[in-house]
Amino acid sequence: MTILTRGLASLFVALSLILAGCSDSGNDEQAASTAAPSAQQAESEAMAEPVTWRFALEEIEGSVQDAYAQEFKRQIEEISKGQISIEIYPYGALGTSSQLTELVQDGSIQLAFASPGHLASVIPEVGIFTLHFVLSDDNDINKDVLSSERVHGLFEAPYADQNMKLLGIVPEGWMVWTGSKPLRSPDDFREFKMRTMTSPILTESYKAYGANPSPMPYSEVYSGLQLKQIDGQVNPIFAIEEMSFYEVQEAMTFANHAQFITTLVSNKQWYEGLAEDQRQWLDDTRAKLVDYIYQKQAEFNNERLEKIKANSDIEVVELTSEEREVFRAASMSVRDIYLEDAGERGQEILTTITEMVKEAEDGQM
Ligand code: 6CS
Repeated sequence: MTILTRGLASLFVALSLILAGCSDSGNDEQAASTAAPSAQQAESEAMAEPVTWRFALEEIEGSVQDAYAQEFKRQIEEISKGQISIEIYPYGALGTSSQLTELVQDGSIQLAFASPGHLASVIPEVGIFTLHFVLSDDNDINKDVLSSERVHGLFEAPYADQNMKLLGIVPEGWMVWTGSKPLRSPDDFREFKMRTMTSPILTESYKAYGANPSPMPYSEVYSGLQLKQIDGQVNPIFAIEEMSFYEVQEAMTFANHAQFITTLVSNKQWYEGLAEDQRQWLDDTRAKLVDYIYQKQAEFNNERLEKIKANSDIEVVELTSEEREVFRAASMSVRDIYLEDAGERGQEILTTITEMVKEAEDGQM
């Protein structure tokens, strides 16, 4: 982005926030608190002034992230008895995923979703969630591993280095390849223009299959497919339905190679400067939402697959275990690239997560 376009983007965001009426005194207090957390704590506890927490989504209304945010809003507003109001900004209101991350980092907004597929450009360690065949085929296991304190602890420092606090790691469903044809083998990927999210590590996963990856923001995918600038893309089913990608694609291939993972983040100083009761409400709510959103994503993905099938004649292909094994083997070399980027911390993250997954799988036998 040039200095000019970056300046215009910031101006646009500032105007959006002002027009949305969010520059009230509560928010100014929160913003000021970035510099003086203890002053914020004292003020909030003594006066219990109403405050607004701005929460930005990388997805549109009706999405999994929206379901999370709506329930988060309901619970926080109820528990705080109106002391906190949550202002939700769906995708498109403030900017691309990368821009939302910048807004959290500079304290313009308090909360946002930041998906590793984009965020790994800023925090290489989260690139693990873009690697294929790392998590379990059993998504209950993934939920337990990803919500564990042990795994959250591993990401504490990488997020803190970028002035963010990690609040949640949320699986949103299996990634599904859509394309101008079924994608049953690396041969099918040869020279195939596959849209990926924007972080470079993700492009490596598709280069390993022989594809020609094209990173681009979410908002450009539909037109990219329609104009045949790209041949395919990868996303969970609910997104393929609500973004209408299935309308401009011939086939959906289920390889169950990865979950779509997002992370819930806040500005670090803002989190640390919260009054104790507010931080407790936030922590309790995010803990309660682990199971809620897990059920919601399953519900959304199941229902929307039926909707896609009812509204189109798109071909649905499920890979056999032999076909999956070819992709699994081809994906392994990308772990070395991840480790080059993410260093020792990445090594510890990869080892811990793969061990935890294996232990949980062994425990089920
Ligand atoms: O493909 C993407 O870029 C996006 N996909 C989803 C399901 N959520 C947010 C992300 O930016």
